[in-house]
Amino acid sequence: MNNNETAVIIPAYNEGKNLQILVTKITNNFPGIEIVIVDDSQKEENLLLKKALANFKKVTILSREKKQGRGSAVIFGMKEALKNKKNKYFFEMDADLAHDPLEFPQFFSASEKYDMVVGSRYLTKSRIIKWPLYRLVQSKVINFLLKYWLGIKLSDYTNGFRLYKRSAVEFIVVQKLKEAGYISLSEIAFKLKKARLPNGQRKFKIGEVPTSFTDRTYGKSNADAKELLRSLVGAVRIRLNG
Ligand SMILES: Nc1nc2c(ncn2[C@@H]2O[C@H](COP(=O)(O)OP(=O)(O)OP(=O)(O)O)[C@@H](O)[C@H]2O)c(=O)[nH]1
Ligand SMILES: [Mg+2]
Repeated sequence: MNNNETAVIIPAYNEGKNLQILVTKITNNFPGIEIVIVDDSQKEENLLLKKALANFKKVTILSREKKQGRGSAVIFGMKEALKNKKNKYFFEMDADLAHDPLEFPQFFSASEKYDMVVGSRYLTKSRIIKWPLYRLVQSKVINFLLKYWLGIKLSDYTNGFRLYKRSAVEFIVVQKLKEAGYISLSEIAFKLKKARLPNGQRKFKIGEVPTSFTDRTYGKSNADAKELLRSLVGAVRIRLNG
């Protein structure tokens, strides 16, 4: 395992209860992994979070104190995690227990071949647990549109469970990314796909592994109609600007 060379970046907005469970699970199973939480909760909630996680030595909590979007939070966390030169692997995952850290090993295995490994809910061995039908249909329609529009060979553009190698993260953080919300996952994939070496070959290899995805039990969803609209407009922009 690559625990001492790995950072996990977790964007969070009012996820105190979930984060205590998630951080405990990561730390118990993968001691040595660095955890960077980018928390956009308001000051009070953020202070409570810092108190609750004070005993976890490998956890850094960055507070922005204002909701600024999942995507921009991940970029912010990547910049922090890059400061540790030992880090070669960078996960991003949701705070709400949708993603299971026990699946990290399969991402590591795939990273022998790929620079970005996407956890997909839509491969044969993937599992979706407890999701209402309308969410599944919505997600499938969005993924269908994104595949048509952006043309990347991905079965799941919108699942925020990924592993990046250091070279990919170094590339991402210097891009002028336009999106700040959920759609930033697609913008990152698009930029990595388009990047070329001087000889014209692709700079980064993108692959997928099957993952499980569990609907949240605690806390409130951030996926509202406004975010959906922002994502659709963002998707149009990504290709037109690319
Ligand atoms: N820092 C930060 N994190 C965010 C923001 N918006 C969402 N998140 C986090 O991004 C992750 C995904 O958001 P969710 O609310 O779970 O969105 P979802 O998975 O589409 O919706 P549900 O799981 O159904 O609630 C969670 O960890 C959120 O706390 C934001 O503006 N800033
Ligand atoms: Mg969620």
